[in-house]
Amino acid sequence: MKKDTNYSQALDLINKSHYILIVTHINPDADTISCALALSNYFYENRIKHKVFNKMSSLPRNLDFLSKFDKITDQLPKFYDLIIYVDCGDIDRPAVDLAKDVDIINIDHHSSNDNFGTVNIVDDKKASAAEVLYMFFKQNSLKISKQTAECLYTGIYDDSIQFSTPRTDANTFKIVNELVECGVEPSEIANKLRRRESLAKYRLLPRILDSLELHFEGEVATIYVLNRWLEESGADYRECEDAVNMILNIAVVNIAIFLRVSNGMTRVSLRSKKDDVSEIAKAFNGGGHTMAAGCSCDTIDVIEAKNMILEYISKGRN
Ligand SMILES: [Mn+2]
Repeated sequence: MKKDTNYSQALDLINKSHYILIVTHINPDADTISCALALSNYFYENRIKHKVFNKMSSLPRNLDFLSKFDKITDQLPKFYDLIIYVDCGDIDRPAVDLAKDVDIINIDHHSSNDNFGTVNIVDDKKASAAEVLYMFFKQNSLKISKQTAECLYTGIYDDSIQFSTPRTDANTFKIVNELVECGVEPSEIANKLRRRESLAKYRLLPRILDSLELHFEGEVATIYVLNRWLEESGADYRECEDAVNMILNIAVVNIAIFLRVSNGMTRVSLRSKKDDVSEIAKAFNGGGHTMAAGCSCDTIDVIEAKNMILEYISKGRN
């Protein structure tokens, strides 16, 4: 556990800064964006100059209801004297060159995080970075507005996969309870986050699920999406990301793998019910959490990439 002084040290850095750059990770998820916007809303309310940066990367459209979402930029400001990293397992996750001689606040929950900040608020027992960030607000007795609370709630709700990951605990629900008391309406967030899907997604899903294969007596399931299918359906990859969670729901499956070609590589998403998939991701220069990780294979052939990953898993089983 981090000493409480980290929270006050982080606040000191914020208070003495002139312009803060909040950075999110590449291929952003709800956790990184929600944390950045929770801080952004607090900073707006308190007239603290700042920018939220994401290297575009298409932003998840279903987060557009969060206050200040439209202010996220892919342009670095000319001057900043403090950087706040949110939900970044390592210093390179934002995938951008940043000023070297600037103080860093590092807010995260990845076990791979090596405390790269000047001040580190890192707790890998938390189900989301949003929970870690909540502690920063709480420990410093900062006022959490409805807007900020909605951001924090969204990060927690999504990163805990609707309160289903093993790190979801009593403290998660204590935090969620307090956020609801700040004005969050859980059903409204759930509807906005999960019930605004496109028809295109449902035209694409059958093709993705048709690629399903089971390996190692069904313990490992693979699916993939071809860019041609994306073009033909008009769907965005992000819209069908949750297909990997769908196939993990199959009773016998323990590890679910989803492959797609992007930027001259095959991106691999790994999900697990019990085994540590971050170990597999690390073998392919990726990373992540025990139950959710990702990496890339140096090929634009998804079948070849699939075989590379399966071969690696096969070695570990012998
Ligand atoms: Mn996270």
